[in-house]
Amino acid sequence: MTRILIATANSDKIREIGEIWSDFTKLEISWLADYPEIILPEETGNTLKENALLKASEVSTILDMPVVADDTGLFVDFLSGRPGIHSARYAGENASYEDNVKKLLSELKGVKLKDRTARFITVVSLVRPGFDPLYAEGMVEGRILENPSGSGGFGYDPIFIPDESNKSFAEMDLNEKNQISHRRRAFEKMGEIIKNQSFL
Ligand code: ITT
Repeated sequence: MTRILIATANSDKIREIGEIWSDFTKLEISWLADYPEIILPEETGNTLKENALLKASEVSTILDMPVVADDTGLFVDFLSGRPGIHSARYAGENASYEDNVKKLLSELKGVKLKDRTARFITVVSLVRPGFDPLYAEGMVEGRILENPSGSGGFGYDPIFIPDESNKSFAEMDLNEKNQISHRRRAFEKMGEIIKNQSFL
């Protein structure tokens, strides 16, 4: 068994990742919550990859152990890719999920469904002391609804409907979202990379 820490402070992500990697018996997973003294760095990078690396490398340096971090954004075509890497604070520094959803919907007011195409992208970075970082990306294509629908999931889930479904992510239960989500795709790929490595 290999110890690995997943560096996210977002409890909604913890729920999803915990489930996605629940069968991953090679890993002994610990979470940032086990180290309350550690605060994640500011996401000052220009890309999801840079921000995922910032989070994983900071924590890996402090704890001297392998660390994984995920950075995720919602990229809306009509808005030239916004909110993108700014998805967490789209409506301002202390914006709630609801504030961000409202801002996005107001920017898309009057835009037809066919022009509301968007994608969630997750980049996962794995940093191990003494090795180059590894990355995996997962993406799901879909559209932004005109009104929020559903109470599951988190973040922008009530307004995102993936192409392969007729339900928003928030109308799905955890398992349904986890079958097809950007996060699932990214963590599954990272899981394959880890399984093929003997150096962890
Ligand atoms: P950590 O940095 O602690 O992991 P965070 O919430 O800051 O948590 P991100 O920067 O990766 O994480 O995510 C940015 C925002 O994107 C997040 O706050 C949500 O509003 C949204 N988001 C991320 N994943 C999502 C998902 O699966 N469904 C809906 N919205 C999501």
